[in-house]
Amino acid sequence: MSTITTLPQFASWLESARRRCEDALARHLPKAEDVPAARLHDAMRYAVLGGGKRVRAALVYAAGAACGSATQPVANGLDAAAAAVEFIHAYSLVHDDLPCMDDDVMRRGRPTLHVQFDEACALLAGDALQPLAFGCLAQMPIAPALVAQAVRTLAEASGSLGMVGGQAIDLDSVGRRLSLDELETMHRMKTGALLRASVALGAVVAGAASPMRRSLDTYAQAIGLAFQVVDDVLDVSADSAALGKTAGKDAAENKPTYVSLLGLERARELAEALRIEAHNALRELGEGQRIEPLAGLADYIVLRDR
Ligand code: GRG
Repeated sequence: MSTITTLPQFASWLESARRRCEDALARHLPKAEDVPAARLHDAMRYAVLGGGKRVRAALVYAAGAACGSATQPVANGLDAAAAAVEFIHAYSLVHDDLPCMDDDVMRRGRPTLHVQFDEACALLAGDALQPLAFGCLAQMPIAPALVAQAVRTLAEASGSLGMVGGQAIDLDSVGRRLSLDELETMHRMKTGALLRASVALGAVVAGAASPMRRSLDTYAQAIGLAFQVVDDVLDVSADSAALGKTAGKDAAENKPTYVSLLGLERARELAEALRIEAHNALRELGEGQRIEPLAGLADYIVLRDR
């Protein structure tokens, strides 16, 4: 494994980014008792609060920090964008857990939303989180052209050419052999697109110029793919530790994974190569940019154990 550049301060930076995100989420969500749809609001809060690593929100804040602007409107905009990506992410997990998709009963250490409430309520809570996300972006106190760009960025990343499209390809791939290229396309859409959009949103809100956005996008694409490669590796490791088996949940369900296509060792090497690619992209940002949080997140995504 090559050098890890994470600074000791990264852990405390991540902790404060998470706290800031939790505050923003709680502020932007409807209150649990808000009538006339109190049960729906309760379900939305259950879906979003009380767990989650908040990687996507942290990427928004880290990209914003790397782009340098620290005014109050930018800080408020970053909070809104961080909440927006976490709302989209939470909705995707709620829908992914439904019986018609992955049919999972546990998420973030608790019963999934459809188990805790009911299936129709989970479907509607996921539905309601999507407009809530775009409403957050629309309220950002920054230049209207940047708001429009942010809305477009999140819409593209979460739609049929991004996350939802990736999910559709994933569902179609069960029991089929995918090539490595097909697997990569699916994951760049399903998981990578929202992680990539998180970085782009931080840059848009902070008003970054095009060359900086391009380097950040190279970084974001590398960590977006690395996230899924590592997820596949962790899936196998978790299952082997718990059950003494070598196949993870996806493999057991006959879904193609990086581990099933490449083997564990080559999947780990791929994740490491992507981590280095992400660090190299950050070097292109030049002197004087605050890149440590983004560098730390690249390390965190690849070296995490959950
Ligand atoms: C149902 C429209 C729709 C989309 C679902 C992203 C996705 C698309 C489904 C998630 C399925 C899944 C568990 C994929 C593995 C990678 C992944 C996105 C894991 C969950 O993200 P984390 O680890 O979750 O960031 P936390 O709980 O930390 O927020």
